[in-house]
Amino acid sequence: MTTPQAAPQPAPAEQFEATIARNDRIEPRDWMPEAYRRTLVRQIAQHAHSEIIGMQPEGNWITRAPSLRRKSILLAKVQDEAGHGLYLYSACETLGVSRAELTDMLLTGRQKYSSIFNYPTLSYADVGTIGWLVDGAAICNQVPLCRTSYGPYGRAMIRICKEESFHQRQGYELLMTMMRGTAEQRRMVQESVDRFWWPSLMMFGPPDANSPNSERSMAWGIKRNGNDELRQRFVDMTVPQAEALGVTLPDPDLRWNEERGAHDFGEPDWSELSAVIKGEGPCNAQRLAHRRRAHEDGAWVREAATAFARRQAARSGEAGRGEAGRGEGAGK
Ligand code: FAQ
Repeated sequence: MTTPQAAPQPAPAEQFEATIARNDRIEPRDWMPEAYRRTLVRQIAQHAHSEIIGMQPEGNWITRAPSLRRKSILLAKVQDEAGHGLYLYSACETLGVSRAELTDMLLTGRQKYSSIFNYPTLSYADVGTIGWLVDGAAICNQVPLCRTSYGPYGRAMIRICKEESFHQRQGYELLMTMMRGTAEQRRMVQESVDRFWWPSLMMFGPPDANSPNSERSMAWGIKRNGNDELRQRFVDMTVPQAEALGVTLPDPDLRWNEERGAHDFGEPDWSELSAVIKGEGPCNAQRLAHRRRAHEDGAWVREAATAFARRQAARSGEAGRGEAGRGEGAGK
């Protein structure tokens, strides 16, 4: 009689490549190339930091919201962004990096956050514009990330995208209300859209030709689309919405191209994007200083939570020993 032989297991690297080729998920327990892990940590951390730093521009208006209704909507939205940051930090921690290390890398400038949050919010219309354009761009970029190859990141994105699309609608609703208001309110909306249009296009990153990470990230299924494709998708989605709102997008080259079945549009100022990424945007220093202050102010909460967790662990250890002791005694 022959004993059944177990099928030979493929080597971990082959298994990894096969999972990627099947468009399946890589999970934290799976073997992965170190460069894949590092790319994920970079992108997910940058994304998490963006959600947390992204609370500041809109948070700036919570105390000055024009009504109780607008204040509660804005509070809930900013709180949602904190939640997104937490899901993403948790996803990142599954890659073997701690929350404390990630925060340290943000505060010491070793990790980035999205360029868009380095622009100021100068009027209440900016709250609507951020919802409409910034959350709108975030959705275009993030819906494909629900199918990213790393399981914990993709699952976090599914939940985040549902909330971001709600945010986009609330921003649009706010702007629509203002557009139906006074001439001064309409002027505020147009002025806000003029400031946020180009920075929103820059959120998708540099053009593919100057994007050092895209090719590798797409081969690994971390990114599912190139930066330019998603930027185009955003423009095509936004133009009819702008028309319905009655605002003009500040780009003289923006027009429908029948042949391509898409809009042609002007070139964003890429030197501005690289300056903002380098830390030279209008609010970079302010945003990081605020985040640093909030981190320092929260030190006592972290200390108290750590002390509480230590005491709970010690208590359950004592209880465990007690039970074990009783068990031994009972046996005698
Ligand atoms: N800002 O080679 P690529 C939100 C960096 S949504 C800053 O093309 P990659 C929701 C890039 O990191 C915003 N840096 O890079 C919200 C790379 O740096 P490195 C967050 C940028 O990664 C709404 C270098 O330039 N969303 O927060 C930017 O393949 C309202 C070369 O670029 C995400 O993070 C930029 N705009 O593609 C919250 C989405 N663009 O480290 C509150 C996930 C590029 O190599 C209120 N991330 N860089 O020196 C992604 O999809 C990608 O990381 C891209 C960049 C598309 C952003």
